[in-house]
Parts: sequence; structure tokens; C-alpha cells
Amino acid sequence: MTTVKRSFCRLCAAYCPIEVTVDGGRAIAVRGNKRAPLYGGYTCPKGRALPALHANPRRLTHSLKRLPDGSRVPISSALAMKEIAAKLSSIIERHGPRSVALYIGNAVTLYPTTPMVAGALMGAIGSPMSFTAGTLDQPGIQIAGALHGIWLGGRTAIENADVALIVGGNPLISKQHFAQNPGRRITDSIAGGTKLIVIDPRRTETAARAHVHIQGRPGEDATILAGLLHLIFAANAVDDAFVDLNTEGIYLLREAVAPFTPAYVADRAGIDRNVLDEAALLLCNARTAAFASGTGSTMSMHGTLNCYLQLCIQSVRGFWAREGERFTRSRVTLPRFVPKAQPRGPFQAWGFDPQIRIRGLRNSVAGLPTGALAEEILTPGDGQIRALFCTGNPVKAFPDSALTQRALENLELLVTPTVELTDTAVLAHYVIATKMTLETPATTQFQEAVGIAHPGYGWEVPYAAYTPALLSPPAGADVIEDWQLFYRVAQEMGLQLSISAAIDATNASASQGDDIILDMAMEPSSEDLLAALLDRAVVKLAEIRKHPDGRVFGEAQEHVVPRDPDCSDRLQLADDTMIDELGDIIREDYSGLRRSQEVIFPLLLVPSRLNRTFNSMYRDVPGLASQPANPVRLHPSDLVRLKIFAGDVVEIRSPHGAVQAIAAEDDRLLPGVISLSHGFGPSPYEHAPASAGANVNRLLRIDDEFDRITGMPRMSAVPVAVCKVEHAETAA
Ligand SMILES: Nc1nc2c(c(=O)[nH]1)N[C@H]1C(S)=C(S)[C@@H](COP(=O)(O)OP(=O)(O)OC[C@H]3O[C@@H](n4cnc5c(=O)[nH]c(N)nc54)[C@H](O)[C@@H]3O)O[C@H]1N2
Ligand SMILES: Nc1nc2c(c(=O)[nH]1)N[C@H]1C(S)=C(S)[C@@H](COP(=O)(O)OP(=O)(O)OC[C@H]3O[C@@H](n4cnc5c(=O)[nH]c(N)nc54)[C@H](O)[C@@H]3O)O[C@H]1N2
Ligand code: SF4
Ligand SMILES: [Mo]
Repeated sequence: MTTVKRSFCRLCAAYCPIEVTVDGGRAIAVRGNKRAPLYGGYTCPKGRALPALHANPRRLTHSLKRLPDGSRVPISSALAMKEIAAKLSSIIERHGPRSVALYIGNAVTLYPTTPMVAGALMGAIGSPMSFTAGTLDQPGIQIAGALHGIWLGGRTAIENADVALIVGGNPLISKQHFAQNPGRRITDSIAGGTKLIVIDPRRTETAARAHVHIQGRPGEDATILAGLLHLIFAANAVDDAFVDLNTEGIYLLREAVAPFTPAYVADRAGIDRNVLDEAALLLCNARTAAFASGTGSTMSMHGTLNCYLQLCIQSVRGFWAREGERFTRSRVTLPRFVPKAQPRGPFQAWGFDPQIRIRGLRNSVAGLPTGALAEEILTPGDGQIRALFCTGNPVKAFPDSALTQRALENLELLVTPTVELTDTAVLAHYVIATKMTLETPATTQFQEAVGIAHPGYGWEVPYAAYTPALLSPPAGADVIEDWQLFYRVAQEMGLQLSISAAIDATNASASQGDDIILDMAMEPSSEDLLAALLDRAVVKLAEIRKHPDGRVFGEAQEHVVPRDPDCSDRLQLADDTMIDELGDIIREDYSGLRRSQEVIFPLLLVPSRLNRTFNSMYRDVPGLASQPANPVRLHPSDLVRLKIFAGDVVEIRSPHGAVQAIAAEDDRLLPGVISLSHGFGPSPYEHAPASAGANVNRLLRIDDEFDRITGMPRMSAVPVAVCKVEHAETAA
């Protein structure tokens, strides 16, 4: 019998409401749910491929154990839990709790309960070594927030903004920022009068809609943003009333951006001065603005400074939501938060325990430096990591794939819950076969929590949704939910779990308050767990469940209340480290550096996301209209100069390594810039440009150029050379 069931897609953070046609217990079609609010029935090709993903014949239906000879045999999940618990206990006994680490990758988007229960296991073991993908993503956002301070009244939604500024992000493809349905929101906002400014070396799908596209050289965002501040000061466009009451450091900031004259910025960033003037004029004339920062601006070094300068522009221009305005982060599934028209001053950004043993890197508000995880595994001595629970795909996701692979091979115990045999799973001692999204219930809570610290996630209205499990796993499969791995291992080890850290970790102000103590004798159901997590929510799970289309809970909408009369906090416009970094940039002999670099590595490599794929996930699912390989995109003028034709196999060489890819023409790029998406490629030692694509992380190092706090290595604006491969025998 065919039925249509409502759910939401969790393949990316947009969480689009969907209708799933189910026939004989199998999903056969997915379409956008037009009755759901906000999204207008939007889905992308990935969401519509959910039936193919669930029917993938290569899906894991049983957990696997790796034998000493490298072969894999099926193992029951119950026995796997016992063996993992025993090995873990032995490792902790010999090396202490710090030898056990957790890496949380993008499976958190799919299974929001995972980080909560995994974090609880780490807490019970007593290990502080929890890493996330966040410090290889946009750690600058949180750190800049701590250095600058936070406006407790929040931001303006794009629909109500005179100007929207997007730095190094492409929401039309990534659906990060201005989700839900960013394409429609951006179009509607522009129709309503919002002027869009995009800073991106590529005329992306988003930039193509911009009023002003600053197509600057990658890696020069700080230069451009400092140049915009310079012009705002020159135009006397400071919001004096806001600045006097709420900030400090304006004179130092003004001094620090003084050398970033339009002429200097235009030359250094390779842009037309008029374009910079036009963008500054829009910012100077705007009363309200919505800012968004993507991965492009945090991957090309100076990531924290880029985010900090964006905050400074917003504060100098008074672009924050004022008293009486609609609060764009009203809680639904979290405890109530009352937004106030006042700042929270700067707070400690880094230097928390645990100490990292590698390259002086630090634990920060953005979390432990994941760029140091491989070295924490490979470096002998006290504190060496011996066991890793891994919910992502480091072999594809971490810069320096070969080093990452070596590190994972060095572990005594690698456990990964997954649905496919990834490059990381191939190395795991235990691969735990898990349920897929349509087989598990979920709420929107985790995205709401993440959206507090990171404006690219979550909703700007009090929206929430719940989905039940729609499908049963395939007959005969032995699959568990991701969170059950962590719960059951704890049970086998006789540990008591209590959940607190996971939500707190995203932002102190999202704190759940009291810990949730899990019953370790009687395993809770996933539904019990979701309900417990919403125990102190503004709207309880029972109410959210009544709305299968999801709902905007208007009753939860907050408005910004007046400032406390005794509020003395101020936003910091001139943090020492940030001002010093601006000075370092000005002192750089950028033309000299470029001249010497251009001899051997004349092109700059930048990352980008593709609409049909999500990072390294689901690469070869039959029937999924997927993109098997990732072409390297070059500007037509570079193709001509290098005597390369679209379709040729080319070698991309960096100071660190070489990969092969298929060349494609892209006239949207700035000449001299090439673009290659990550998450593709064969094993770290092979080439298969046409079938598996190119693994860009073979071109990157973690210990050459990196952020001194977060360890975020240079992942964009990477100097490379490209040449045609004449005899591409290895091209598959
Ligand atoms: N060079 C370069 N490197 C990058 C980036 C870049 O732009 N350039 N981007 C960085 C960024 S922003 C991020 S967030 C990280 C991402 O880093 P990761 O999160 O480590 O990588 P993903 O490819 O997203 O891995 C997701 C994993 O989820 C698994 N998975 C898929 N479906 C399911 C499921 O239903 N259940 C379970 N349990 N698992 C599932 C997949 O098999 C895969 O192993 O990569 C970073 N690395
Ligand atoms: N379809 C799809 N959606 C995804 C993902 C996916 O793989 N596929 N991944 C998800 C993940 S993990 C994340 S973190 C988000 C990321 O979301 P976004 O940050 O929006 O990611 P991208 O679409 O890659 O956009 C990055 C942009 O930065 C530009 N850029 C590169 N270097 C620079 C620079 O130095 N300065 C400036 N100003 N721009 C630069 C690139 O040209 C590109 O257009 O997307 C998420 N959504
Ligand atoms: S944008 Fe695509 S992948 Fe993301 S939630 Fe929506 S349908 Fe799923
Ligand atoms: Mo990411």
C-alpha cells in the first residue's frame, strides 16, 4: 500500500520539510512539503535522492570487525559493544582517560542526538578530548564573537535589511545562511529593496544576484573589510549614538584601518576602486543590515580577523537589532532567552583546558583544534590519543590525507558509526552499521542550538519540527542508532551517563540547565531521549509533534527588551590581537611575496560546494543523480595560457603534493584562481581523476601556515601550479 508521510530532510542543515511516498515499507519518492511554512516546498537533488540512498545496495546492514590481516568480518552489534567496551577499558587502564578521543563530523546534522550521548560518554570516561569539524570550518566566527563581545538583541533578518553582505559563502548552493530556501529568501529580499553585496573571487550563483560583487583576490578579505571600514570612517558614517553607548576602541580601530586606503586595497585585492566605493556607500546609507560569513573567508587565513572586522562594521554602523525589534533567535526547543538591547562584553576566547601538546595550539570557544588531532595520535608521550570514536570521514575531510591516514592506522582502537564503507571506515577496528535518517525520529533542536553561536544555522523565526521514524530498517539488518553505540558501550563499561556538555558546548547561553541523567538499566527509546532534551524547552515535544508540517510558533516570538539600567558592558572594537594582525598585514611585502611565489605556483586554489553532493558523503550510490568526480574549474584565459582543454586530465601541484583532476572551463572565476571541491578522490596514494575525482586535501599541510589558536590551516588561496597530464594512464 502506498502512503505519503511527512518528515524533514536532514542531509544538510537546511532541514527542508518533505513528503515521502512509502510503498511496501520502502521510500519510493521524496518531494518538498508545500504545506510546510517558510520553505515553499523547496528541496534539492540530494534530498530528492533519499529513496536511492536508503535503497543503496552498498549500504551497511551489519557491523564489521577488522581482523589483524586487514580483512573485515560481520559482527553482531551486541558483541561489538562488548568488545569495544573491553578494549576501551584496557586502554584507559593503561594510558588514562585522555587517551580516548571523539571526533564529531557532519553526522550531527543527520542525528542530533549523537553529540549529546557521545559527549556524555566522554564525560563519564573523564576524557576532555572531544573534537568537531568546527575548527576546520568557521572557527573564526566564535572566536571573533568572544573578542568583540555579543549584542544580546541579535541581528536583523535579511528581509528587513537595507543591505546584506556575504563574505566567502554561496548560500544558493550550500544552503548555509538565509536558509530556509536561501534562493527564494534572497530573491524576495532583493525585490523588497535589500541591496546585496558579495565578496567572492568567483561570480557564484549568489554573487550573480548581487548589486555589488567585490571579486577580490582570495585571501584578501581582511584587506577589503578594513578598506570598507576606512571608507565608513572617511564618510563620517559612524553611528555615534550607538558607538558611544555600547562600544570601546573606536579611535584605535580608526587608526588601524587608516593605511587601508582605497588605492592600497584596490591594488592589493585586485579590485576596481569604484566597486569598493559602491559597497561602502551602500553600507553608509543603510540603517539595517544582515551579514553572513562563509567558509571562503575562514579557510584563507586571517579567518578570525575577517569575522572580527565584519562585527566591527556592524557595531560601528549600529547594525544590530534595537529595542522593540523582532528577535531573530527566539527559542522554541531550548529554554527561554530574553533578548536585550545591550552588549555582553568580550569574554575569554582561548586558553581553556585541556592543553594541546601540538604547535602551541589552544582549546578555544570554537573547540579543540582538529587540525592537531592527527599529531595528537602520532606524537608519543603522556596524553597520546590511542582510541577514537569517529562520526565523520577524516581521511577525506582533514588537510593532509596521508598524515591523517597514518594517524588513524596508528590507533589501538578506531570505532566509526556509519552507513557506508568510507575511507575512514576501511581503517576502523569496528564499523558500526547504523540506521538511516528516515528510520529515526528527530527534532530541529540541535540546529536551533548551533544557530545561536553560528548565524549560518538555525531559523530566524521561532520554527520547530519533529519527525517520527518513517521506515523500518531492511529485513534482517542489525543496525542501531548512532547514539545507542555510545550508550551501550557506557552500559557495558558500567558507566552512568548524564547529558549536559553537548548543548552547552555550542554556546553557554543555550545551556539546558540541569543535567539529564540517563537510566542505564533500562535503555530509553529515541523518543524518550528527544523528549528529555526538550524538557525545559519553550515549546514541549508533545506540542511540536502535533504539527507534522513543522510550525512557526508565533507565541514563542521574542522582541528585544530595553537595556538594563546598570549595564556597563561594551563591545570591543580594538582587540589587541586583532589590531596587531591588521598591522602584520599592512607590513607584509605582498607584491614581493607574490612575485616570488608566482614563479613556481602561479595559481590560487579555492574551495567550493557542489549542489548534488554533500562533502564526502554517498559518493557512488546507484540511481542517485550524483556527481561522481570533481572537476577542477579554471578561467578560460588560464586554459588558453596553459594549453589545456576542458576534459583534459591535469595535474594540480602544491608545495605539498599533487593530484589529478579533469579540467573544466568556468568564466565565473577570477583569472588566476582555480576551484576544486573537497570530499572526493581515491585513497591518499592513488589517482583516479575521472571516476573518484581529486582529493584536494592531498595538496594541503596542517603545519605550514595555520591559525595560531585554532590550528585552522590554509585551505583556500593555496598557491598551486596546473599542467596537462600527457599520458594519463592512471586516469580511470
Ligand atoms: N580541503 C577542504 N577540506 C575540508 C573542507 C573544505 O572546504 N576543503 N571543508 C571542511 C568542512 S566545512 C567540514 S564541516 C568538514 C567535514 O568533515 P566530516 O564531517 O568529517 O566529513 P563528511 O564528508 O561530512 O563526513 C560525513 C560522514 O557521515 C557519514 N554518513 C553519511 N550518512 C550517514 C548516516 O546516515 N549515519 C552515519 N552514522 N553516518 C553517515 C559519511 O559516511 C561520512 O563518513 O570537512 C572539512 N574539510
Ligand atoms: N550542496 C552542498 N551544501 C553544503 C555542503 C556541501 O558539500 N554541498 N557542505 C556543508 C558544509 S560542511 C558547510 S561548512 C557549508 C559551507 O557553506 P559556504 O561557506 O557557503 O560554502 P561554499 O558554497 O563552498 O562557498 C564558499 C565560497 O567562498 C569562496 N571563497 C574561497 N576563498 C575565498 C576567499 O579567500 N575569500 C572570499 N571572500 N571568498 C572565498 C568560494 O569561491 C565559494 O564561493 O555548506 C554546507 N552545505
Ligand atoms: S537543501 Fe537538500 S540536502 Fe539540504 S535539507 Fe534541503 S533537501 Fe535536504
Ligand atoms: Mo562544514
